[in-house]
Amino acid sequence: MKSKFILVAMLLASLSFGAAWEQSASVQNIKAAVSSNKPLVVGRNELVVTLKQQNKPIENAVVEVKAFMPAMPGMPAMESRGKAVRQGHGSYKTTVSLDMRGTWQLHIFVTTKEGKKYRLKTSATI
Ligand SMILES: [Cu+2]
Repeated sequence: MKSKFILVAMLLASLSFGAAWEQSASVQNIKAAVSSNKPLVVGRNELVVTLKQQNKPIENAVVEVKAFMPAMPGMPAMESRGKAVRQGHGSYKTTVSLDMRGTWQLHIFVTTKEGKKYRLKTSATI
């Protein structure tokens, strides 16, 4: 059956990517992929940021992720920050707390080993 084949192909594709959630961000010639192996949940989420500059992995950078939600009626502004740990190959792992459903702004702060600073912006919706 064609539909079964497509389903299996999609399943294999999702397994090979391994990410249940992924977003991208860019600024100047820097590109970031932010992903989670598990679907995002209310609470703590482990995120992997993979950084490239002109398609080469950015190694030995200092990376921090800030997740925040502006104040809403009946809810103060919320913020969570996570310093990321180097995984090699331009990947950095961190954990942020997303303590309510909705759309969180994600800012990725990168300081390269040359001391250049970049901020990349994306978002995460739970
Ligand atoms: Cu909120």
